[in-house]
Amino acid sequence: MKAHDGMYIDGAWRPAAGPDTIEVVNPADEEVVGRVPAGTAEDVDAAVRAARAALPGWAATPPAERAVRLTALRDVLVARKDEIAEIITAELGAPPAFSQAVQVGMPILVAGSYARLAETHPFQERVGNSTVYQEPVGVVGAITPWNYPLHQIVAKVAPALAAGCTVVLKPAEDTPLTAQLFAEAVDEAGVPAGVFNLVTGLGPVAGQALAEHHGVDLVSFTGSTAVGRQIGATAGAAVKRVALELGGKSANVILPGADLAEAVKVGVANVMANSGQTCSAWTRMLVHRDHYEEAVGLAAEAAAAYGDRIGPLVNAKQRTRVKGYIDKGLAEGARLVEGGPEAPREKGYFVRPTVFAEVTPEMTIAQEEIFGPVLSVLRYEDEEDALRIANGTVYGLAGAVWAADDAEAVAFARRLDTGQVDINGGRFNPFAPFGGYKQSGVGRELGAHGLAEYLQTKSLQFQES
Ligand code: TXE
Repeated sequence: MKAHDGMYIDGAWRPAAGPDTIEVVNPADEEVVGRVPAGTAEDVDAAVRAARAALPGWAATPPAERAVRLTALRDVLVARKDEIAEIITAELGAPPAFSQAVQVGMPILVAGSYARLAETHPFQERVGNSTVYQEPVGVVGAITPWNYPLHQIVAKVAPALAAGCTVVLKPAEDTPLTAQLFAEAVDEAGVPAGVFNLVTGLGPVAGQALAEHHGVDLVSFTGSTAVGRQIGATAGAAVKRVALELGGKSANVILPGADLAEAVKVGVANVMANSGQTCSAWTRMLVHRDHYEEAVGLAAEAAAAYGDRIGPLVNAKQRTRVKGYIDKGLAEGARLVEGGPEAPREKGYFVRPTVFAEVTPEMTIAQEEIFGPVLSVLRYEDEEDALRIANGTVYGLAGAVWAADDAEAVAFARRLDTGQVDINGGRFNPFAPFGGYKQSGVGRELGAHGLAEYLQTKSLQFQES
């Protein structure tokens, strides 16, 4: 696969400061598909300097002009859709249809939404005798994971650019080819030099250097809770803005009056999508005791139907981690009704779609983020019990409620400690805020709330109202 051997800094591909490289591996067959430079603190520093130099010009660019660039960026992503989907399939292992429809389709919607918001957002308003301005926070350090390689980038870069911020991106080391193509798209869209910069590299080296750089005003991070905690502490010590999108352990709550077959079918599909590598995945299915056995049977059947259609996990480390959780589920007494720890193929980092029944709320597989195609089905006695179980983890990212009607589901959803809830099969909305309660994170992505993360306010007072 085509790969650049430099960093995209100040509008051009420039040689990396050091000689080290990172191999990009296709997780479906373990073949090397590319090689990119492993950035150092020196590369990060050059990129931050370029972003700082470009900041005054981009911040002063009228929002309508920033919108023109974002529309152009969206158009390039649309024009190069097939190429991007192929890269995501090669470096993440996502099945081609999923790469096309979700991995590329979703960020195109998000980029379009920020082109519109740049034009329509009230960056200036009158409040009594004051004019309040919403101004860009400054230079953004964006650190993204590999699970939705393009979406995670667009969900940070598009609102940052719409707000008038400049950006240095450090993408995940597993999926840097998508990031390089995104840099090409930014370039083709005519975004001025230095407004967007890319440094590929390892998390503890390039990522940490970016998070700690004094020239960065806001760190926006998506990834593990452990690294997020560290980045939050560093940002706190420097009194720097921070946005964190971390893990999840979302509940799919099926209330007694719901359409059980539909709720289980959609619930299983939600967990298996992207091989379970989705922070918002509904990994805990909560079913009333009267419908429990029926739901377990339907879930096992739905998971079994996946067969070979499920993609691999991103790398060997993640496969080992997920297998460890399946082993732990067995050791702690959960009943395996589908899948299991054995690798289904010799090559590639595949895990069988797995369903556990008789999972109790305190089990490890009901508390910790697994990040693989593993569903836990839990039994509840009544609504209060369901609520206690659903809210009984350190996370609070997403979830679903199914009931006889929307009003009943909404009443339950309002009591969930979580940032996003799908009501009776509600669908993804690129304008709706996404982000966590509790240890799932700080801040929101998407829509106007996502834009607000990249803005700070200034008010000017006048004698007259
Ligand atoms: O994450 P890391 P990993 C969760 C999921 C998964 C686990 C581990 O549970 O099993 O995290 O995945 C960069 N300073 N999520 O190891 O290490 C790294 O280079 C600065 C949930 O892949 O957090 C990459 O760009 N940056 C999640 C990014 O952080 C550092 C998506 C994420 O990698 C760094 C992915 C450091 N010290 C994993 N160390 C979600 N919320 O969607 C690493 N990085």
